[in-house]
Amino acid sequence: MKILLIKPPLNPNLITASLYEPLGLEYLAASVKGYNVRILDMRIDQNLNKELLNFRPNLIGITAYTCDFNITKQILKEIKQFDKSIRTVVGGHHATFLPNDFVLPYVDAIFLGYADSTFPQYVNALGDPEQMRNIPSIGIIDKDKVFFTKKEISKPDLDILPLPDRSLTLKYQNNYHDSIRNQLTLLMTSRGCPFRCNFCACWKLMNGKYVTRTPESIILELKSLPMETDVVYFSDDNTFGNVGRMWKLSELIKKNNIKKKLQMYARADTIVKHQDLFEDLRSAGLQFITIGLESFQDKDLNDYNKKTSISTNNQAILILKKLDIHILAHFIVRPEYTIEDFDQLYKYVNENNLFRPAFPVLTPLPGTELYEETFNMFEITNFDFFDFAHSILPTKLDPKEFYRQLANLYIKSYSIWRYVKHRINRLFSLNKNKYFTNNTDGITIIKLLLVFIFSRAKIKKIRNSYLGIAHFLKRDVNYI
Ligand code: B12
Ligand code: SF4
Repeated sequence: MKILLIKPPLNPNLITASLYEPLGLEYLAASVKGYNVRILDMRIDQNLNKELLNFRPNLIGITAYTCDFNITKQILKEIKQFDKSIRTVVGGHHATFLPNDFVLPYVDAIFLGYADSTFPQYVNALGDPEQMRNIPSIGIIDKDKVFFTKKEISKPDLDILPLPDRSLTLKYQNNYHDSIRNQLTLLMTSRGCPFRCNFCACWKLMNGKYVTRTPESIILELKSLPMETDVVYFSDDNTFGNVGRMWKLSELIKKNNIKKKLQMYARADTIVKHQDLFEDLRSAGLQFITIGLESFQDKDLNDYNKKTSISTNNQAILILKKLDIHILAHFIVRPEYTIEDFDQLYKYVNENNLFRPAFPVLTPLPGTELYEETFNMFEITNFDFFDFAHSILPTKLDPKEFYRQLANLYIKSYSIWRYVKHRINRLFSLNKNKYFTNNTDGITIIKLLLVFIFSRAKIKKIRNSYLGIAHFLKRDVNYI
């Protein structure tokens, strides 16, 4: 049996300068180890036909985020046109939350949720329809009908999962990097989140449960990574849901002399409550924290059920800056933002010396409470635009102005002049409290120059595409 696992091409609308390994597929590959498995990362190699001709797979599995839905459908169709005997299956976030979207004549099965145990069961059950119907959390398609099996509700034991098979993506390794071109590896240490933010589907994917790996098992994986891996990105929803575990992990990393730069997600309240843990992790290699600050005003945080406050966010920023940890700050841009709101958001970013902010537009992703609440208001229903760069919900500002403001947020935040001004202020200001730190989140003048040289065309394209959509919306609000 030959199995091909596919990561679809990158949606060109995405504002992203990074490219990370397809960890979910590496996990799936490890779960069917005895078979002949390949991974095709179409973000790098789009020659599907060549792969089909050379490899002649019997089963193809594709992973899809919501913004990949259309291209994934097209790929599935092409596969069946190439050879209708190839069995096609699909999984990932979109398939989990809107499985009926994949009930198509060219799809054989849909996987809901994490599939480390269901995928190998499916592969082993091929040819035995009775056995297949006993596999939990899948949809079996027969022509235009689907049979959903019972939902899996057990908690997975992450320590006994086989480690992801990274040998299958080795050929792409040089292409995987973060937004400032560090080569890195993803590492999953937990699943789910104890919190309940209304714009987030991560906790729903785990049916509200939160499970973690033991520090010992994480150390084993860290030790297995190649020497060249410089940065390790903790690819969790919430790495710090169990603080005791992270103290132990920090201790073991140091004890085992593991020298990697670590990048993790953390909530602001965790940082404030456990400042000493972050200090300890700093000495174990923690260098980057991705943090969902989400807003400059409490009203928005309450609206998202984020359970933090601006004052907590401010304290967390100060702590990280003092520890010299680089902050990758995420802010949600709301469709109802006015010009004043955009100004206030930029002011917040600037005053807090945040040099690597991201500004995703509030997106009602399938599976979220926000999706349920706002579904009837969607102005865009084409999933290509669920890319965090377009507003699915109607904007208060004229769309053209909204996207101009959004583009300007990026341009101003990443301007060379802003950086130089910070440096000058740092040198000459007497108000050392305000310009207390040299920590510019890993951004240097050279990196900004590179961004300026290489991103000009992209920014222009993004701006034009915004305007294109904005004009389109004006003509026809039922954009499909
Ligand atoms: C780390 C991470 C990233 C990293 C790297 C992602 C990567 N590997 O390419 C970065 C920061 C680059 C990133 C980028 C983006 N991300 Co992201 N990311 C995550 C995060 C936190 C973890 C992903 C992960 O590695 N999980 C661990 C692996 C083991 O799980 P998995 O991939 O889901 O796979 C399992 C199952 O889903 C299932 N499965 C998946 N595919 C398939 C296929 C088959 C055939 C089968 C049988 C089963 C199956 O089985 C797998 C093994 O159990 C998730 C949150 C989450 N809970 O998933 C968000 C998440 C997946 N990201 C999300 C989004 C939207 C994005 C971006 C589009 C954001 C943007 N605007 O740029 C981009 C897309 C980039 C791209 N197309 O490559 C959303 C997706 C929601 C959706 N409905 O589409 C999530 C859920 C976060 C959220 N906002 O709610 N992301
Ligand atoms: S946004 Fe973060 S804190 Fe909130 S539920 Fe999702 S993973 Fe948890």
